[in-house]
Amino acid sequence: MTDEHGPGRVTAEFREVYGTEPDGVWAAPGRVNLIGEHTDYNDGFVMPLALPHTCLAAASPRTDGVLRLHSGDVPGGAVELRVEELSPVAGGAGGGDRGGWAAYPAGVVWALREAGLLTGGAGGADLHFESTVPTGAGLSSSAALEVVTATALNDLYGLGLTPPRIAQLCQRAENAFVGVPCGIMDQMASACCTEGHALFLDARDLTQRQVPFDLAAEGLRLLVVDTRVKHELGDGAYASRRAACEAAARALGVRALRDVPFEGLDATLAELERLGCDAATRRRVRHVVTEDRRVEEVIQRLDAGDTRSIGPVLTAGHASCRDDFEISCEELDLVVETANAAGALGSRMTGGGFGGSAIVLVAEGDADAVSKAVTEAFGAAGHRAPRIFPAVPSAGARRL
Ligand code: GAF
Repeated sequence: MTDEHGPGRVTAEFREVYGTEPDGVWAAPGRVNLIGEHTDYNDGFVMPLALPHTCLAAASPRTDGVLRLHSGDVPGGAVELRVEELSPVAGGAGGGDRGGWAAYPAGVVWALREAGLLTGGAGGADLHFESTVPTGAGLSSSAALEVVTATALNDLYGLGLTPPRIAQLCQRAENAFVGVPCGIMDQMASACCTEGHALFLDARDLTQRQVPFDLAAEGLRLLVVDTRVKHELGDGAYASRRAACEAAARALGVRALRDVPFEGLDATLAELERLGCDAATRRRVRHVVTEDRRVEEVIQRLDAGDTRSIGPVLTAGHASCRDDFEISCEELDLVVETANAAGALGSRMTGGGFGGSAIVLVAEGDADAVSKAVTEAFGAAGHRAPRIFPAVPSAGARRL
């Protein structure tokens, strides 16, 4: 973000680790999602914006098929792998360590190879990473790591991939190589967002629109509140939410829940009950269908130039995540309740849930009071102090 943590430093570190100059330095950002949670894998709508926090990669190609990966954020030397030997079964990242950080960039190289984009002994590279995207905060530090890898390799090898194609390959790396059943939102946000905009994305066909999101011009601020908790439950619960949505779509005979019309929602829920779907699954369906509608509502309000009025829609989105999708937690609920009571225009959890971050829309003049109220409420409840910072809509992946 700054010179201290920027291209100069990452280049110097590359030199120290590998003993040569890198060919270049690339950046890919983390994100917050304004609205549209758990809708992406239901072929629905999302609306993320990129943060100024980025994962940087200094990189050079190699001709011997060796991939070396080093991170300034993780202790230890470079992980060395052979591109032709990368396989999801072995995990690829240092002898089956599928949970390790190197699985993300290694998975991207694997996905490029599987797509037939790396041939012969090509595809080797030296990469050094440094990131300012908080990890474990639901701000897509993994997607930033994947997308910066793919963007660097795209340039180094002259692959000619578009940003959406890069996002798809990164999602494949995460699904099939790392083993996380995520949707496409985070990778699309990191690859495609632009400064001063939120990205309205149709996750079915990846049609996108850059929606101007100039908070300062309207005297507003969007705060990110990182609760600094991540509940264990999260990983399995994401997969089970996804499975419930897919089962409901199958029961209804539609391709995805995106195809369930908002207007006929009550009838659809009654039909699901008749088909034997349990009450929890019916609530999941209600969340997805109403959340898609909330994305459309937010778009309409932003198009009408009325950013303030999206506040209650954000808060309604939180209630739906909490009550129908059941992915919130005590800390996230506390942020929303406290911020709204202290004068915020609206707030909600953002990202996968079970911890991580919330966003708070607030008039500039109220930002300090709201931040203070949230911090005090965390103290009173015995929670660690949250990290609070403004979300400034920033650029997507790029060469620096
Ligand atoms: C995580 C996933 F990676 C995304 O694809 C998305 O489903 C999100 O949770 C919930 O909206 O960030």
